[in-house]
Amino acid sequence: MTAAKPRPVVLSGIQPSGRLTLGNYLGAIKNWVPLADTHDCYYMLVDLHAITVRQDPKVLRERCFEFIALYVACGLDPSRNVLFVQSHVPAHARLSWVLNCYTQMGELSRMTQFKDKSAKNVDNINAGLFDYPVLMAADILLYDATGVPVGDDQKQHLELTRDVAIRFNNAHGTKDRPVFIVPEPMIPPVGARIMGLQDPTAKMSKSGDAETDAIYLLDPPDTITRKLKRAVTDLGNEVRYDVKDKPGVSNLMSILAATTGQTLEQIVETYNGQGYGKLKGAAAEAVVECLRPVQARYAELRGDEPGLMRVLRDGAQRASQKADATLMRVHEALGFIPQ
Ligand code: ATP
Ligand code: LTN
Repeated sequence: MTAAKPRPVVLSGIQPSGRLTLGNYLGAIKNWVPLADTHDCYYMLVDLHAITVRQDPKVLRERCFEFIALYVACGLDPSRNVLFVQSHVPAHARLSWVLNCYTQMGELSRMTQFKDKSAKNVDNINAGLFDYPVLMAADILLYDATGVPVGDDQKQHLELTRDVAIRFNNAHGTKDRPVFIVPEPMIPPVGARIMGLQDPTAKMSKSGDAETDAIYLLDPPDTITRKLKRAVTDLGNEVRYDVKDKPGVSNLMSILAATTGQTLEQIVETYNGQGYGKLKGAAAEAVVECLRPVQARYAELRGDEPGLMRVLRDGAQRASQKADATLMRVHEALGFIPQ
């Protein structure tokens, strides 16, 4: 009998740096769920990444429990997915150091997320903020991930991860035995970049300042409806997908498409000529319906902290097994004395 073929690995993570938004859901989590049928799936809560911006410790801990309950509520079954917290697996920090020595300052200074975040945090441009993408590369490479399901904004970080992996392989691997698997980004065709409701030229973000710019996964239905009804739209009344000329309307169309499965063409056919109020109403209804089961399941799960801790402990153990094996392979390739 031949052994079962190993399944490809996917890995992704979200920073507990604010409340989860509809952008995080449509760009990332929603697309993670079906992958368990075909892949070994590792999903993290990246707390080490989150502290590149100051966090209140009490709020951070509360939010981490909220996140993990939401991961499960969104459909990530812990028996089919490895769900864990980054700081519980020491290999992330250890590989990150190694990869620092294979990443150039120039490469990191070109990262747009670093430029954006350092502009927003002028009094705390710390080394971690600069080094953030190297830790992300370590996250991915530790698990031999072939695919990384993320939103469009993470494409540049993925390209850097690939470059670092290839550089390390060229230095220390052979063609037949590369040290690292070189991963590919997996970016969804719709929902990959949900924009802010008040400023549709900037992405919806969980750590943004304006409460009304984002829809949070735990917003009550009337709040969701109010936020969408007040979303900034564009001049005119034409329903047409044009991110440059009609960023507000295009964003509502993306939200409606990603939550209902309709195509952009179908949306134009149904709503063009009807005014923006109809489109906003339809988007509000679709988002409320899409989040209703998530919110109901969350309410059942969040109270059971011991249960959530069990999920995290089990996840950390399974993640460590895989990550430690990769780290040892890297140490061996570097010529470190085995432990
Ligand atoms: P922060 O505001 O703290 O930077 P964020 O909301 O941008 O956070 P991240 O933790 O950086 O979220 O991203 C988590 C995942 O969600 C990533 O895969 C990212 O691509 C995706 N994502 C974040 N915002 C959006 C968005 N507006 N549209 C689509 N996907 C998104
Ligand atoms: N940088 C990502 C979060 C992140 C991540 C990862 C995503 C950290 N490590 C590994 C995918 C794989 C972001 O969304 N800002």
